[in-house]
Amino acid sequence: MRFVRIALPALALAACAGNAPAAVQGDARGFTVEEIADLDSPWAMTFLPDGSQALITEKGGKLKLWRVSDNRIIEVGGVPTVSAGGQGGFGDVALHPDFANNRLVYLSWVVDGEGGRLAVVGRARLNINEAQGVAALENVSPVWRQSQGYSEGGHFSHRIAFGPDGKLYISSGDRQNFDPAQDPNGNLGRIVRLNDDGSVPADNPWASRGGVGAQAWTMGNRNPLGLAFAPDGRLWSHEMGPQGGDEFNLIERGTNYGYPIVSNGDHYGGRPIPDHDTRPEFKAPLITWTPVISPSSLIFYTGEQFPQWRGNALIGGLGARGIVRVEITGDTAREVERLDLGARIREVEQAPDGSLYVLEDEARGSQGRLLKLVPTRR
Ligand SMILES: [Ca+2]
Ligand SMILES: [Ca+2]
Repeated sequence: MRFVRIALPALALAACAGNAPAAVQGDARGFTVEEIADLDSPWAMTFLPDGSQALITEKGGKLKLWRVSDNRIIEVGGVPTVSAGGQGGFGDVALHPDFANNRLVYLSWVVDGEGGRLAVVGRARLNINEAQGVAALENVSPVWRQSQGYSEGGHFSHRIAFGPDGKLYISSGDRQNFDPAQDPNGNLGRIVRLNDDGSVPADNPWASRGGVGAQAWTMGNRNPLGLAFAPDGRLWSHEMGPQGGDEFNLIERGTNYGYPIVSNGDHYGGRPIPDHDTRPEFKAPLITWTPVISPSSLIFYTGEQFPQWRGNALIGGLGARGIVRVEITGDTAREVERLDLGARIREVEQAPDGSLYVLEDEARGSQGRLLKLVPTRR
């Protein structure tokens, strides 16, 4: 574990990865990249409301608590056992909207279930003993699980976002099995909406289906690894396309996004999938990317440290090796900038003070790191 902070120009970081940008790029983008800590395949992070500490998941099954003031990192005890491998293990972490009073943390992880591996979401009380320098989860209880397990190791998705309506939204991928995204009786290949205890809200669009099918808020989503509410309260998601066709979608109640019937990408191996414009009954993405960016994570930036990015969607890119900045105007969205960080970015996160952090995915020769983007112009 590294406890010293080393300020690296973004240029130098990119150069280390063998992807040297033009010499002016570090300054021209208005930030440098500061290396905060080494981590083991970090997947997600979220700050506590006062910004003093952040929870960070590691895919292999550890939960870390990082203290900003002195860069201390401790391991949180009491975590559930995860099934780690492929794209799954420990996943997202989010705070209950009333965390300040109830200390409830929501986590997603993968378990070995009937038929194979599947994602679950659970909640637990976070207990931090500052005097002893220890932290633990208490009363871990699952509130949701994917309706079927598969042997495939991908497309768990399992991003968590609380809405302005206080509801729990979860992205649930198609588990690399295509048709579940259109099966009305399952809960794969969709965005689900639940009460905070996992029960189904009576006003869900398909509540009359009953069973797990009633959990759906939308259908026809492939592998949505980004799920975030914009400042105006609208929900947005991005999803990895198959071969081509990554998508940025406005998520609207009771809507079908078409996968696997339509996609602007093709199946791996080149077998075509009809494009979105052939089936207007399915909601089309507002942006598609071919070549793909492999989007991993999504926030809406609302801070003061990067005033030129306020209100923009910031998408972490694995394949894009940086941040894809998207501007939204009304019902349209467009990519306005690609910030090359020279590393696979697994997570983008904003601290309460407007600071901006990313988690670097594991890569050859490195385990993964927590990095901070530090503005050089204001
Ligand atoms: Ca996060
Ligand atoms: Ca689609």
